[in-house]
Amino acid sequence: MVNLIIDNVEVEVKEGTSIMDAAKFAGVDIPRLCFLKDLNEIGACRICIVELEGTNKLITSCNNKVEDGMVIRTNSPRVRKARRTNIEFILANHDFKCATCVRSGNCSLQDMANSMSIFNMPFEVKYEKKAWNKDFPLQKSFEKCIKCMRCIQVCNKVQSLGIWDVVNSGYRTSVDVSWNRTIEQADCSLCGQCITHCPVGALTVRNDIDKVYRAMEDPSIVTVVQVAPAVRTAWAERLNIDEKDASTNLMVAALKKIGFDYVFDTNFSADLTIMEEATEFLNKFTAGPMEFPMFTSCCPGWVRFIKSQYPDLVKYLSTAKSPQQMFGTIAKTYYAKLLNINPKKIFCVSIMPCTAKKHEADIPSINDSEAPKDVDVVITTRGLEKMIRSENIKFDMLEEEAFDMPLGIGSGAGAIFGATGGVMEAALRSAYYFVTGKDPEPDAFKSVRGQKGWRESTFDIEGNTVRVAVASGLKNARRLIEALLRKEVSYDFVEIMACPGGCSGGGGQPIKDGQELAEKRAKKLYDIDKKMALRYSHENPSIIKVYDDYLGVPNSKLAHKLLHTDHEM
Ligand code: HC1
Ligand code: SF4
Repeated sequence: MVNLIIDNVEVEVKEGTSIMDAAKFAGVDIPRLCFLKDLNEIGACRICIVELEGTNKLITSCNNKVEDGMVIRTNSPRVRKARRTNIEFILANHDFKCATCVRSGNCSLQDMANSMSIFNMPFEVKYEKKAWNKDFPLQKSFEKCIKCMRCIQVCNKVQSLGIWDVVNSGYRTSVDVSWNRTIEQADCSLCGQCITHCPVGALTVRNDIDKVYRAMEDPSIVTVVQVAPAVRTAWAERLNIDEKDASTNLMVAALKKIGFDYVFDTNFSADLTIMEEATEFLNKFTAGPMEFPMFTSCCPGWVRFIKSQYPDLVKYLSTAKSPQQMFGTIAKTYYAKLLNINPKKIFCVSIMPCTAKKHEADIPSINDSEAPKDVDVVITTRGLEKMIRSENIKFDMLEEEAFDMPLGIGSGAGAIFGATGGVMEAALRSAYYFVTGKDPEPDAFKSVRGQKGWRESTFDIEGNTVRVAVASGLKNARRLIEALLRKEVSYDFVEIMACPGGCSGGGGQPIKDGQELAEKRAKKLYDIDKKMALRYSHENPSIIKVYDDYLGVPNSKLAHKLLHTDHEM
């Protein structure tokens, strides 16, 4: 153990502890901008500096370890002055147009400058300007980048893609797409993890909110919105609503208030995906030993990844479209018929915890209705938060409302899609029923739950052993694929989600700087599932009806035409 004094408090901590971590034992949260636990501990921003008494030194606390007898001051006049100067230097290269910044009110730099009472800039402000494709789902503002390097680290260490790098040197140092590529040329999966780990507004997602308002203003258009499973776990995180009041039905009421004609649940189409995907899996599984596992296909970040990194393996993806896209197609075919309107008059909006869904909705081959696009616009959970804010809703006066029918019924199996392992669990619940004619215990497959990046399990379905694996985070996906290719492991069915923890930790979810919230949000989905009477996709009455009245049986000719894809562009 190591003994030291931090701000006059004696602390005893393990050898190898950083000064920043040791300070927590003295009740001090040292300010930081670039630091991310285990990911970015490089002292780049020099905001976490502390004074080491008796040495005349200011040192960074995130990457310096404690030593016996150290006397540290975390907020001495020297520290305060140097910290302030360091913030001013960062601001001198930053376009601080806070009023028009997407991260205004949720920006670590803004918070810090404000808390240090920096209201005038002593330096001339000069920032980098560089063009960026405004139509691309991932947006970068060079003029706001503070070179904290977090995006580089998360894309490298968590997603194994290395899209960002430091370019140039000295005062011209910049963070840009690596290897001199444009973002369109790079193999970005569009997972959005660099966005959720950016402390400022340098990395953002394309804003499509105005397209939604334009559709709402057109009286000839029927606006239909679907809400993804993981959105309900996080939609109110940054709104002033008590967590226990932030129910799914309150969110539905907010969407109605915003002006959507019909509010539906992606959990419905997650159930539809299960009907198609579990049937597809069983057809492959029962046809003989599987050369390679079938991969889930609902995560567009993962689909982009496999297309760019392992194109020869694309043929092992399930052909089932994602719940988002199945919903869009059903809304503009089956539901348009129910409403007796031209599908081109339906405007379909998705609220997703995801940034890659914006790209998915634009893939030409995934659109199968008679309208130009099955899903017209994708808004992230953060976008929904902005729409709610602009509506100035008084939540204490808002009554909860249920989803509309019939596309508003989803099972617990559909809900857990938003947590890593949930798609696998939901698919196995129905696959078991399809084989045996009996429902399994709803939690029979819960061994695939958890946050560990790569998990595996085997299950017995009427004497047949099904070998499954689940991975989240693209570096874990790469490890799993490499092990499959080396034949070190073999599975029948594999679920992959690009974002760590699955959609709960998605790149479109609210940002609480430095906090990873996927696990907490996933727990909410498991609670929803547990409390539901309807826990199997195949028992969803709206699903049964859509097959009876329209699609026939899972994997029918019509189901194939509307609900499956060849994964072509
Ligand atoms: Fe997801 Fe999915 S679970 S991909 O994470 O299969 O985005 O929530 O909507 O489509 O249902 C995301 C979440 C989401 C789809 C479903
Ligand atoms: Fe890397 Fe994901 Fe960001 Fe693309 S979106 S640059 S893959 S972290």
